[in-house]
Amino acid sequence: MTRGQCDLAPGCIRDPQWMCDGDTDGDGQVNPVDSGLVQAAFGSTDANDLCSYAIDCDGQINPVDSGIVQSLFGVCQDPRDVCTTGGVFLGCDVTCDDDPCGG
Ligand SMILES: [Ca+2]
Ligand SMILES: [Ca+2]
Repeated sequence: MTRGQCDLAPGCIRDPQWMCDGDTDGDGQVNPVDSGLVQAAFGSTDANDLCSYAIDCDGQINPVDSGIVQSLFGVCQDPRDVCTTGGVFLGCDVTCDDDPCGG
């Protein structure tokens, strides 16, 4: 990653990238697999998990998030923006490897 990039673009990069809103496994369909992935990550504080599964950006992965995914079953809306609340300014000479916002 480019040095200092996280300063300019706080937030995170979903891996895998969503094809649809709530498509946490990135296969282009929103179905029980996606909500199951969210459920499997309940309580996680891992930055990558939060990026992909804390759908409502409250910093917690819980039934609210899986419920949001369930409400999106069968449709393919544009993915919502990633959460930016987890981003931390670490200075201009940091790499994204050190940044909790991921990258
Ligand atoms: Ca999916
Ligand atoms: Ca949440």
